[in-house]
Amino acid sequence: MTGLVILLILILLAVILIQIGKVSELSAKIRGEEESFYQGNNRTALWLLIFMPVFLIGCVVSALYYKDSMLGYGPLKSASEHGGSIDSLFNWTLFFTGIVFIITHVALFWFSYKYRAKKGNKAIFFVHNTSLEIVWTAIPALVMTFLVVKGLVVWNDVMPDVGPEDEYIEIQANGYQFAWDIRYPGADEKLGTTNFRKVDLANNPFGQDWTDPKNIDDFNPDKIVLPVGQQVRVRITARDVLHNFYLPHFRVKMDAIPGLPTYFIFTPITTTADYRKQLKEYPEWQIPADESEPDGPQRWEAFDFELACAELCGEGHYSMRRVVEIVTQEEYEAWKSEQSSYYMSNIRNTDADPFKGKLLETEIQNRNKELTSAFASAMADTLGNAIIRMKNVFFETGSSVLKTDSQFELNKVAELLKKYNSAIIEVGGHTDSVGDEDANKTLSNSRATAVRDYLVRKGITANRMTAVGYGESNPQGDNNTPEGRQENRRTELKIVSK
Ligand SMILES: [Cu+2]
Repeated sequence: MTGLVILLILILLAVILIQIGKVSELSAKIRGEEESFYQGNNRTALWLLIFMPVFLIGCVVSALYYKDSMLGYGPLKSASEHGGSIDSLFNWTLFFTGIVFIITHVALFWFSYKYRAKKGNKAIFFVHNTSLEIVWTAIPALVMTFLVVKGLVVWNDVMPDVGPEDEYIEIQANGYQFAWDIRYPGADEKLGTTNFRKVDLANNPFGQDWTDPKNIDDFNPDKIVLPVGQQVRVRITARDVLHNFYLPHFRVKMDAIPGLPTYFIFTPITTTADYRKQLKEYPEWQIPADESEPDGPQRWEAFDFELACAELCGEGHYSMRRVVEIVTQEEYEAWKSEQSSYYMSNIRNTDADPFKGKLLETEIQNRNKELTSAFASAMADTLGNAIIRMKNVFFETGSSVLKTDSQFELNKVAELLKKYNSAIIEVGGHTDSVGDEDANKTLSNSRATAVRDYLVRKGITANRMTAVGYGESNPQGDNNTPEGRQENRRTELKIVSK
């Protein structure tokens, strides 16, 4: 309805203007052409003079009206350490260009009024004016020098790479049509090496080199989480076309170029929670985030920092959004400990795994911890007869020859048996039900004996250990399935007496 009324008003205004035009045309004919030319000129000059303040005031008022929606103003203060200096650079540029903007527009409209065509007036003609040349060359040169020097100072302050002594978290953002892959270093705090030749869109989006141990704990989360107050180096890469890594709230922006890694270093200074509190102070943030859900969260509550692509990289460009969360150091540690490594969940023991069938250093260490606590609780167990199942004791197929990888687990067992030096144990061998029962019993017995002999060689007194072959008599899993049979082929330690 309002739209219709406005449309009608506009049509009526147009009709009125056309009519005024017709009237002045007719009156011009009556008064003669020349006089009407000067009269028309006067009118236009006057309108230009009136337009000037309306236009300039309009510019200032709209800038003030939208101020709080602009980065650097109102609640949208920079959330990074360096952001303030970039904002200040923008403000200085705005200050000078603002002065020039006002002066040129006042001059433009005032001059077109003052020097409008008048009867008998003639333009002055001069060839050259040195003072004028100096003024309009020197002033812009000075201002430009100031802005460029200030810009360079800020650039040199923001852009240097980290030094060898610096403490920082390095993450990688890899842009592609149309999303970002994010990679974090694991507990080693180091990103593993990559090679574009190894990129496999489904199984290795970063082209990580799995022979590099630094890659083993790297993880690829679906959002960026960072601790407040910690320096972050983002390694920025692209897989297909040009993208741009843009974190508007942190004043971070850098091209992501295929084949040419770039970086940006910044330190977040405000947590997401604190930034939301900042926004909450402003009425335009106190409305429901979703209009159709008036009781739902308000805009400030639903706010998240975000990563966008600031390069028009294709038709799905708009969808390259990732949430960025700034949290406290403790929250960050907690989040990080919940993430699982890409290698462990997607590559480990597949054909792509160069360590397939071999134990990794981290696995050995984790297993050592497990064994330590299993022994501790077995020794504290008042019921006795606690059973500890050997996880990493392997034999050659159909034989009782220990595979070399078994040494890690057995060495740890030897160490623990020396610690609990009164414990008497039974080494039990078990098989699945495939093959002859007697043969299985013999095999399990010789395997248990092989384990006992190994431990004796490691310095455990032989009379603290008995070796028993149970064959297939004590299954734990279903012998009809491969997983069940796998579970049944095992070596166990039983603490017979403490
Ligand atoms: Cu993009």
